Amino acid sequence: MRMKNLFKSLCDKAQNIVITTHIQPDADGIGSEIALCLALREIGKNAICVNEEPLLERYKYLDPIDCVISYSDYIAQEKEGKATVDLFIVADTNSLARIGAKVQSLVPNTKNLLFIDHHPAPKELEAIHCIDTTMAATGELVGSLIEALGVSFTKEMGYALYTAILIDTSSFRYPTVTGNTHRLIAKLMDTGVEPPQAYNKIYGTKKITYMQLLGRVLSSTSSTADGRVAWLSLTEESLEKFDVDTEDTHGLVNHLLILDNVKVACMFRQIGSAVKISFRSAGDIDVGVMAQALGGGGHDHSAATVTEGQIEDVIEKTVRKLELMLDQK
Ligand SMILES: [Mn+2]
Repeated sequence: MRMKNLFKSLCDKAQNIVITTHIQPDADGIGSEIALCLALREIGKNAICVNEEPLLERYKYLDPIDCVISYSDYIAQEKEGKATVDLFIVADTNSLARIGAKVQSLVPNTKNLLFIDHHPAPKELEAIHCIDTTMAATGELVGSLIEALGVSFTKEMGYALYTAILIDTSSFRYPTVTGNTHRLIAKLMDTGVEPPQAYNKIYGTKKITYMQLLGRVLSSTSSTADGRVAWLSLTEESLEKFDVDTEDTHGLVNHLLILDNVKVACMFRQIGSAVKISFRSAGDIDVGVMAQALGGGGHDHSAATVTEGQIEDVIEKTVRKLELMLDQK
């Protein structure tokens, strides 16, 4: 209730509203900002989404009326770039550093700043923003905030929010998915959202080379003897060989979650002299805490960290630590 009131009163007072999301945005960030923008326009606000970079081609279908523009286009449009922004909304992150250096420069000309997010945040931020870590996606939170404005969902908002939630829950499989999530999904479907369409537009655009990479990566699957920890690894060389975007690799680790007995799934990727480790939980294990213990962070069910070293070494050390942590559960 507090968040709905806060959101509503900030929107009531504002006319010029800029919305953004994190850099390298995913469908949750993009879907959330677009739905918010459409809803705010419905109630007569001058709302626009300004991202650090233009939307990637593959996401453009989520933005049929071009709500999202790049920072450069925004500045060109605003001439001096000095227009006062009454309300600056950041969706799907609670860190200004994550919205990009260019977009960050808009913040000083802003009367009010509001984070709408579902990632863990410092207590002092949680108290004065719309941050709810129990939400399956920022899109779910945005759905409830749009309802608080008294705006009815349109089909465009429907696709944006449905896709946000679909992506962030890896197709409704995470423990963050609740009855409320599905009650919102039902309302979005009532606007005309068709699940096969929504699914195929976001997932069904892969190239043959993606399948070849997938084959290579999945055949690298290993696990501890008891199967509790399973992992796969990805090299820069195979990314180049199969010409696959890094973005397309984010979901690869999810394939491990269907292994029998698996508690924690990991993906290791060498990036220069460092290794990025992504963690997924198959259920009740909090991988956010584990990632934190290894210098990173994230959600209970999905988290990551980066560590210096060579991939074989990092795999060995990390798996050993994960086993220790699992033993203490
Ligand atoms: Mn998200």
